[in-house]
Amino acid sequence: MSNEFGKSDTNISRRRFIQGALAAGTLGSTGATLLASGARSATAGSREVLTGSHWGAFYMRVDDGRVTGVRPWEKDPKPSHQLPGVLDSMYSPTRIRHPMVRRAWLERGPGADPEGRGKGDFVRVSWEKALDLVAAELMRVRKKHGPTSIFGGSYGWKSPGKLHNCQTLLARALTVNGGFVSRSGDYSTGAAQVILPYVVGSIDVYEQPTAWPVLAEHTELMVFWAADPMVTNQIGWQVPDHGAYPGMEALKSKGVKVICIDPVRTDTRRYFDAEWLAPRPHTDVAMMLGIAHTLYTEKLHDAKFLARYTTGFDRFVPYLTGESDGVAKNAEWAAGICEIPADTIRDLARRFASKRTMLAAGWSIQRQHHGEQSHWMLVTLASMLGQIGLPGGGYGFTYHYANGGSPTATGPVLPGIVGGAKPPPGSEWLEAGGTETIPVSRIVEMLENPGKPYDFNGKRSKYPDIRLAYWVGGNPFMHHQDRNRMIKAWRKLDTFIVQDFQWTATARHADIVLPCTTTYERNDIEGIGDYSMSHILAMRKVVDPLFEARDDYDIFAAICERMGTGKAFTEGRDDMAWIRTFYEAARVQARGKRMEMPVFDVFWNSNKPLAFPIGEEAKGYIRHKEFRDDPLLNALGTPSGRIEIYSSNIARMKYDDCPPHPTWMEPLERLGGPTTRYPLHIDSSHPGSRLHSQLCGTVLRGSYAIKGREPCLMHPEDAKIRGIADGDIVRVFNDRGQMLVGVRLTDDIRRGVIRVCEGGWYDPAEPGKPGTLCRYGDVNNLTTGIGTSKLAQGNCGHTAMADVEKYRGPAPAVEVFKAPRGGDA
Ligand code: PGD
Ligand code: PGD
Repeated sequence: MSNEFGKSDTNISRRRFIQGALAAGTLGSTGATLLASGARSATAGSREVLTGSHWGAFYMRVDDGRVTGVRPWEKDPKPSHQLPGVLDSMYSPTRIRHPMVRRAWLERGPGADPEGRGKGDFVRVSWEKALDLVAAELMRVRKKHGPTSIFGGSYGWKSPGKLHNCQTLLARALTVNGGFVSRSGDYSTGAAQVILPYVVGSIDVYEQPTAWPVLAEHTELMVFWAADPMVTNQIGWQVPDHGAYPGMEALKSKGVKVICIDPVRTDTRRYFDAEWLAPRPHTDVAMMLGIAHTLYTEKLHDAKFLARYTTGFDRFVPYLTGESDGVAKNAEWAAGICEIPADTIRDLARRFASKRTMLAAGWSIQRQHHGEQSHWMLVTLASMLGQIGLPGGGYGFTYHYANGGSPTATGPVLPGIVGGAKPPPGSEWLEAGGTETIPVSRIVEMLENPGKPYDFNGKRSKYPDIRLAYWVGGNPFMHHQDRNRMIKAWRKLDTFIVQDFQWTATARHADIVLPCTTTYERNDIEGIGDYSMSHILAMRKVVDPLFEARDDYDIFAAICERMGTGKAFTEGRDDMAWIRTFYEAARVQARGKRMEMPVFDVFWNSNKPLAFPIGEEAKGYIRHKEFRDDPLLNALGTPSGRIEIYSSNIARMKYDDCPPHPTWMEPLERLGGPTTRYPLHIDSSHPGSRLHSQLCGTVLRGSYAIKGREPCLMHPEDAKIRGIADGDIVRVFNDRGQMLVGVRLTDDIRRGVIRVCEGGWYDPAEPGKPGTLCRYGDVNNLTTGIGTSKLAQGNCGHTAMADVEKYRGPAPAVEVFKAPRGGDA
């Protein structure tokens, strides 16, 4: 970790930061605290600034105006090993330095040479020119085609920060200028977040599960079902506290039995020395049904719980037993699909029922065709076990995400900038343009089919006719599936505007590219701990903006200024005025909770996060306890107020691909499936040493790339029959696309499955040409772009079958980690 400076760095004085009354301690017995312990200062001539981002809170050391080191915040129990990449991302050769315009667009105007997108022929322009072009184009498109021709539903993992929340800023800028087409949902939990409100009355996938300390005390059997919390808890949507790691440590030291159900022997499996069950991917619903069938036929299910807290079990049973369709979903039936032996399935049922069992599911299994069924079936299974609402039992959907289960502090909720700024008086009509919304992952279908009707969650709508798309804080040329279909669909746009700080594939496919600052080049404020909400962090600017980068806020303010809506956008505030406003609003809330927060300047200048106390009650939190205690008084938000194993609302929609109770349905393709044409399933898990595509362009790549390509895990037996050796460059291909990757042979993956993580940068050998070879290994060249079902229309990133062959002949060089032509001018 060459960029880290810590214990080995003798230049760093270990004296504490000055501890005045401001810095020291508690500001009242229940008050907020500015933590001081253990903080170190940098040597003379250099500074250390505490900041943070998706990887945690950390100090950046600055020498002569340049960040030279990064070390974790001393209160971080498990700092991410990705921090050196965070630093490197600021100075990497893939940094966008100046505003750029694609030559054809600049010379011939909107819509020119759409096939030329991605070829990298950019011309450097001044900021004035770039902003004029963007403002004029937004006005042209709005005037000619109306607000529903502008797509501003830009999705992605933009950086944390309550002010430079670039997607909200984009929404705000487009709202004050007359509306736009937005999106609903996300790529993480597209299917689960739509089905679960029908089942448990709330979105559930982002809610606090039973707290880790309760698990350590009461859970006897912890089942990580398609979840790898050791890897994925590195990351938070805000600034992570990494509180799940001490939680897992407590479970481990207690000796709690852990089972991992995953086609890959994960880091979590290794950490807990857990039992490993590796079903065929995409068959978990069948496996759960096999367990449920055993519970039912052996009378191990909790009939009392089902009667009191659920509805529809009676309508599910005929399906389970086969009375309704002639197929008993017994362990043998399930074994034939998932390839876990029937005896093991039966044994699981008995063990789940005899122990206090927590079913902790990840999200990959709902990022699959018919992905709605997996989480519905898991809740059904947990209902049959009857432990929902008991300490340490039931189900949890966030033990792997952003440190869900870390006890929540008693503190204020920090507000942030909002998207729907009021239009200036007299121009309320601007909002009458109406904002439409599409399910987020239907973007390519939308571009392909303007005016075509589509189903979504009980409604029928028509796709708008989009002419301009504006993307900030996301990388659709990584995150969206079926890249080649997408390349063609994108040609429909007159104009594609992208704001980012690195030359992602998305930026390379843009017509206008605006360089923004990284988090470390601007001021902001954020909470630490998505679930614990344990601190408020001042994210003070660490260094001045690099090259010509500008803050997202300033870019949108300047565009709005040109469109005559500058005041509506800024409300007369600059960055510090907004940050102060957010802090003061939190302070008022805190007072309501009888807590005193320091005045803003004290907080801002302290270089320390403001801590909030975590009470015993929070440590003892049990999800659904109130519901269990009194299901009438604390009814769930479903029509019946109970857990719905059969949903009349879904039945009324009459969708052929989403029946009214959990059901096994053959997906488009799967390992061992009846209509599947390719032999290997691609598991596109989230990467251990990146956040999606973020940091792929940094030094971290050296730690995992194989012959400069994205790694592909493969079982030695699958490799042997194809004549492939460890370290070979191979071509992975199917009807949708092809890519080169480097092979790592391992028996940490089951046969018939390969793993290429999502987030590898798309590097087309012939840019702009659908079907071309990706030279680095963007797995979404191979995945399907269909929706999970008419209900949720979620993405199916984990649905892909392919084959692999050794790549013979000289492999083309990877080009994507250099700036495009003209891009480094
Ligand atoms: P990131 O690489 O995080 O991927 O897709 P997402 O688009 O979120 O891209 C974020 C981009 O925002 C980066 O280019 C970064 O530089 C930019 N950015 C960061 N901060 C700022 C900022 O302050 N301002 C601006 N303007 N830009 C900024 C992730 C998506 O991929 C997700 S969430 C999931 S869950 C899906 N997972 C899978 C999967 O499991 N399997 C497959 N096959 N595909 C997936 N795609 C999805
Ligand atoms: P995945 O890695 O896609 O993560 O959380 P999510 O749980 O969706 O899948 C988790 C596990 O499921 C993997 O070990 C995979 O092998 C397994 N799996 C895949 N298919 C199947 C299957 O069919 N059956 C079974 N039983 N197992 C299967 C992702 C979450 O992580 C999200 S959504 C985001 S946005 C964040 N992204 C990152 C990230 O990019 N990088 C890191 N380090 N951490 C993250 N945290 C978050």
